[in-house]
Amino acid sequence: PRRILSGIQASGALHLGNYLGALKRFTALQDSGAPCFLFVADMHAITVWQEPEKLAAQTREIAAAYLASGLDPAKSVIFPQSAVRAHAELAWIFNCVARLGWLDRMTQFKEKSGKHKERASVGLYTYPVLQAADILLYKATEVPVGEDQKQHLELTRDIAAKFNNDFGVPGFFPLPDPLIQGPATRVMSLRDGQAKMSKSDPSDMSRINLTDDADAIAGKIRKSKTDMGVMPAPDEALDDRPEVKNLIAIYAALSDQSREQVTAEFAGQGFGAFKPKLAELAVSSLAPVTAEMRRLMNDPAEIDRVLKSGAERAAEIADPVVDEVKRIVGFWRA
Ligand code: AQP
Repeated sequence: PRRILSGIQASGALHLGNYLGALKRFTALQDSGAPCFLFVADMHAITVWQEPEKLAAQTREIAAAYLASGLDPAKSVIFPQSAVRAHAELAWIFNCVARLGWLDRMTQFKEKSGKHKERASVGLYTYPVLQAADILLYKATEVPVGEDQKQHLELTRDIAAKFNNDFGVPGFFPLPDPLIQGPATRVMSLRDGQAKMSKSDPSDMSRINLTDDADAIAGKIRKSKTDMGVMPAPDEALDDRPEVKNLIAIYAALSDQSREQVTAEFAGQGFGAFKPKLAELAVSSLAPVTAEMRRLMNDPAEIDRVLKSGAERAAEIADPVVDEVKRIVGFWRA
């Protein structure tokens, strides 16, 4: 049976990349009828320093974003990762299945640890192992994520296959498929078409935050980097125009069209005509989501109810799986 699972880190500010690469797509998948598990990755968040007095609020904020973008707690299980103990237990066992050489190849660790690798937390290094536990605990079959998570999903499949093989339990863990689809699987910075839109970019002008108001969104799009040309024809290759390609992808994803439809509509027009249309579309798409997030954040009791019941429902699935894994590994039990 199909089972969909994904998560977002509780590390503050969500941006348009998270919205188009992840949030917006979860809702479509939920409505396809498959059971969905969406968690707030607070254990992943602390792989880099998080202020303890802010972490719970950040967790509620991601939960609010799930609800505001259309996830229905009656259909989807929404929960904080740290509230289901099985995640940590299975992650430890997987730390003993995954090989150092596999983790050494992970590009996200190389990017996030920067020049001073020896000062990064050990958790940042084993981040993808915890991610494998998150996914396999629920025997998820499909994992909707942005392009940046592709390598981690491959590692999850490697861990599942090695576990099944080493312990002689073929098919115990299914090999999950990444769902990296749609026109905006990798939203790029508004200032640099070669860099991913990311919350760790020091320039706030590089990204649209879900908390930005209409003026801020319009200003960032107006000042976004383009080039001396005009909007491309549908058959034009855009490899040497990454910023233009990115704006078209954003427009396509926000308006639920293909890139071809968007280029056909704007071909030959100047950016002075296209950018205001894009700004209008971004504001009208994001405003209802951010307004609903604000409303929910004003009354944390509602969010807390969703998270508490989600954690209970998640544990009902995860606990028997981790118990079975402990039996397979050979741990003592009475
Ligand atoms: N630029 C992006 N385009 C498309 N999808 C993206 N995602 C992240 N950035 C983009 C997807 O959003 C989901 C949540 O990701 P996360 O919890 O791992 O957040 P993150 O990757 O920490 O977000 P940032 O901005 O990328 O953080 P930093 O700057 O710390 O690296 C995932 O499905 C991810 O693919």
